[in-house]
Amino acid sequence: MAISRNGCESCTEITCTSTKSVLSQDLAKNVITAYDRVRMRGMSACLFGSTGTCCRNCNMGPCQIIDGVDEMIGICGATADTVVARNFARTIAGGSAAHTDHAREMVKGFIATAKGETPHEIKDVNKLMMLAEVFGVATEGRDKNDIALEIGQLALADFGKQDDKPVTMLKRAPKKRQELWKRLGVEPRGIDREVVEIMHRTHMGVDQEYHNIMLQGARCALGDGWGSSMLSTELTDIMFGTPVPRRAIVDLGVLKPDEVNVTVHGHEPLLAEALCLAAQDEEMLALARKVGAKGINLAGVCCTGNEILMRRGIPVAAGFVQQEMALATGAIEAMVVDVQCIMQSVAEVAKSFHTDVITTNYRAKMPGAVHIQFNEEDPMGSAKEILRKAIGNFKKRGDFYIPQESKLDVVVGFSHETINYMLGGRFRASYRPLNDNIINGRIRGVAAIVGCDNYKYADNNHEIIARELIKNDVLVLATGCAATALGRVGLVRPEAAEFAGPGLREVCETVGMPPILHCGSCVDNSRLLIAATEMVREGGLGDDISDLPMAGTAPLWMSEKAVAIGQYFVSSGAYVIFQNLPLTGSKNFHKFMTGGMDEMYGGRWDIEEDPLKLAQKMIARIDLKRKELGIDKKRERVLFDMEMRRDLGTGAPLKDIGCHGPTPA
Ligand code: NFS
Ligand code: SF4
Repeated sequence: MAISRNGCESCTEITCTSTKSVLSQDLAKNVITAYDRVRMRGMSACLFGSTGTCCRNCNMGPCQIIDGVDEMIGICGATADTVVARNFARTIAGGSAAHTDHAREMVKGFIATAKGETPHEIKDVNKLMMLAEVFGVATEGRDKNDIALEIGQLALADFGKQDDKPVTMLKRAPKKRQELWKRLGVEPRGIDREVVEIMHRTHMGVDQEYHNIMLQGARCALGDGWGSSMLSTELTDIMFGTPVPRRAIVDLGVLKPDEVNVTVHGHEPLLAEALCLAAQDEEMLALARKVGAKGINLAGVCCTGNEILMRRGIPVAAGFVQQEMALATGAIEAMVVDVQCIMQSVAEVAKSFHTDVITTNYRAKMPGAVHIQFNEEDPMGSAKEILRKAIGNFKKRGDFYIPQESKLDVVVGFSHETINYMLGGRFRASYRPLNDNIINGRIRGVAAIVGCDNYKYADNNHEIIARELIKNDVLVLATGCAATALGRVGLVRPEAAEFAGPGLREVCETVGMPPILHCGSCVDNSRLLIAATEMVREGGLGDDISDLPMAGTAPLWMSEKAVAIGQYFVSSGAYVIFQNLPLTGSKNFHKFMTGGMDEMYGGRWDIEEDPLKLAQKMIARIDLKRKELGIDKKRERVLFDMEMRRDLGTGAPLKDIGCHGPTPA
């Protein structure tokens, strides 16, 4: 079916100004985006797939199951409960595998760095020492690279471990949680092993009891959250620096008319960091000037964007749903991609322009793209080769359109260490003030808004949810493409405190922080596990994560990774709500995931399509936890008296704790 775009006819669900303005240009009239494809399909998604009841795990099928209809069970006799649970577990395995393979690359890069084989270095020695303690590595009198090497090797071993002992990082969780996991038998062992075991157990004719399947689902997800994702975040921090608050900009307006625009799209910071270094290299800049460009403008797309945004203040041009729009500007010389969340359509869109899509990872190739393999042993060589290709395209740039006004300030860089500093102050970094503000009710609770964008729902759902939460004094921690989307609407900057309820607003204004804290990429959700653990450790809010007035959502989830993340939060004791989940095809499984899980883990899943109601359900959960903690009475508002102000004022204002401007690319 031939389709054409007349102005912006497919934009009914688009509220994003930059997307709309790019798509309504003449330049973009031949660009077919996912919005068009959603419209072209002209039918809703398959009901069996959407509710989790399609099984093609063996060749007697595929079988489409209808719960409660005897003749509609699988040929093998598998019921809706079994099929839905198996599919859900496989989704977790898919997501965990993605995080895990990414993390493995980071660990290998870390080891190479410790050996002095990369242009990177061991930057965050404090964090190195903290990890040395976790891994039981001796530090006295040893060189930092030596310590790093030993940690790296132990970390790498966690992936392939064959004994039945839990993965090392699990011991960072609250004691009570660790005991619970042990009792339930869900402590992850080797990180890779848990993915393999899910694939085995969900093979035809193995595990056919949904509770039991989900024990492994939980174990695998925990191996992701407390294993691979956490390793990736911590080792990346040690190599590239733990993020500190800094100002930056997001949205398509970050592209520059007079520079070579290179977008880095994907997930692995090793490539992005090398590109950052190469883009500052005099040789590369001279080449750029030679073709008439004023410089090289690096901008991020998706989570790799969040990684360099957090650590270097490099702007993020687009989140997941805007990857095609970024190309449709006609202003990008090269879109460099590695792994995960890269739509195959980008190569097609790029054909209408001078842009090269450059794949860089042997795992991820694409028809129509140019492949330049990123060589970990010579990252700078690879990065320069990529930039040369981009620079070579600059002169071929034709008409282009950059929505210059779409450029929003954000303040990013909220690692769990920063949250410590922000509220606790330089001299007594701790979570005490955060806990105190939750106990006294100025902050009602903490909510995480994480995960993807998705064409299934209107693109302002993150905003609706976030506004409702902060209006009700809920502090929001955001990661991934959700954080980018919130940045695009101006909510990730201190000025957004005006939209917060009086209590949260007071805290934000006193400290100078936004009501929505950008905590990084999707693997950085592991930071939120640590932040929650610290809140427990600080005291006054119960003795496990499940006691905290806390809730999480990945409303517009698209990737399997979001389900793995959701499950590791649920199994860690959190309430997690999505707009939809492929589990409603089995009444029993649905009931178990949204109810029975709570009895086991003190955390559970929930589903709510309406974004406003979704936010309200999160608030209701937070209130329930406040009530259980006996701190619900304290929410009658207390105005700050002098002592409270002094108390809170010891938190260093943002400007004092190193709020850096963007590092020039
Ligand atoms: Ni997370 Fe990040 Fe974005 Fe979703 Fe994809 S980029 S790793 S999976 S779409 S948030
Ligand atoms: Fe059908 Fe059972 Fe085979 Fe699945 S495993 S396709 S339900 S016969």
